[in-house]
Amino acid sequence: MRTTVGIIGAGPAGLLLARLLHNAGIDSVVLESRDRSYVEHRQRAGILEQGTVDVLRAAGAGERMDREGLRHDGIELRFAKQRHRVDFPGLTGGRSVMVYAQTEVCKDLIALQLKEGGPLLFEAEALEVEGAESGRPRVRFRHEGREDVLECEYVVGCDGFWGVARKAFPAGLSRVFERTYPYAWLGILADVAPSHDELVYARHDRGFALLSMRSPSVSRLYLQVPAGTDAEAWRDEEIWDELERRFETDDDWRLERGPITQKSVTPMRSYVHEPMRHGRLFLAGDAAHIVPPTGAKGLNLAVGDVVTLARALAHEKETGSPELLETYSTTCLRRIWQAERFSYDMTTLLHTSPEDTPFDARLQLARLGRIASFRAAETDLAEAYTGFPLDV
Ligand code: RFL
Ligand code: PHB
Repeated sequence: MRTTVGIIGAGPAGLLLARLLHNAGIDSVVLESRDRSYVEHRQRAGILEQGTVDVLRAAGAGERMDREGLRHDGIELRFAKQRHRVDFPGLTGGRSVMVYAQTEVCKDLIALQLKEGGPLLFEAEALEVEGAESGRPRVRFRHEGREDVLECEYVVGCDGFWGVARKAFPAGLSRVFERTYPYAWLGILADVAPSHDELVYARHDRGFALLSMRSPSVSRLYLQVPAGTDAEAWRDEEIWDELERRFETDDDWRLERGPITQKSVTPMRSYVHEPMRHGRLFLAGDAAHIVPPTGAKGLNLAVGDVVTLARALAHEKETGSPELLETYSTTCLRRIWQAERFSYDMTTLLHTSPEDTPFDARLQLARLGRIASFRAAETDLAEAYTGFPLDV
């Protein structure tokens, strides 16, 4: 098998890259180790930045998103029983975000790819990337019980944090910057209308809580729990009781309960692998970097990477110049480090840590008070949350 761009992974990064390349007249093959249903139902991100929404529309993948997605013009910060709304368009000159789940983005991109794009093979596991430094990189993979080879001009690892592409970087080239946190998120999906029309990020002495949503009738909620917690250790009523405590206000706001249909625990990690290019092998999305989910940046960063890469590949095709491919890593890393910084700030602003002292708790409240009282601080948050420009 032979193609111009071999893409490993059919998450949002791999699927969108295939679509952008198709639109630029560049052929590709996508290899995905899991089956279609798994990829379409894996519960993850919920928030699309303005720039991500614009990219999906321009790629011809925005039709259902525009019909079913929920435009959000702000978030609520909740602390010390107080509620503070951050008004995005008012602070950023008109920007907002969209609530449209990653599962739905993937369904839309898969349908487009199967209808109009190049081959997308499910249950095709990449085993190894070979010859990244040669002119002809190859991906060895297993599909339908047989081993095969995909010969490419370029290989892109969009295979997430646990993928194989990163392993093809020589040890002497790779630099890893990493931080783990002593807490995790217990996430639930519940068949109940969201108790607020915007997301609520709550700081409480008992820990962080987040109210989000998937639709007008489905809520998505998260609770900070100790790292290593087993989701099944929490009974449904215990989860609702704890959410209720952490979202407490001094007005008459109430948390509505409903049947919980899914429960899972997500560890929290910050991680960056530098560089993101080795010869003709490129990394994009979670394969190269992870942010804790508090800033809602992971999926949006993946989109930024593949837009940058698709532009660079199209530029090379049109002009013969590899210039943009050579600067791909440094271009992406500037934006990635801004998102790492913001995700870290949001995480440490809102979570309690086992080693925290009462002094740390007071500092968090002072930081939150500053955002609630000083327009410059609030604008800083609103600009980062709604998204950094793609070329920064
Ligand atoms: P993915 O989605 O992990 O996809 C990688 C794909 O590669 C496949 N794969 C392989 N295929 C072939 N051969 C191999 N050897 C392979 N190894 C792996 C995998 O099966 C998979 O299909 O990475 P991608 O495309 O880079 O996308 C990144 C996003 O998924 C991730 O950053 C976000 O979900 C992070 N995230 C959020 N991001 C946001 O922008 N906004 C949010 O609100 C948000 N909330 C979240 C999140 C992530 C969460 N979890 C569960 C980590 C909330 C949570 C709880
Ligand atoms: C989600 O809806 O899953 C979600 C929203 C905002 C975040 C993280 C996750 O910061």
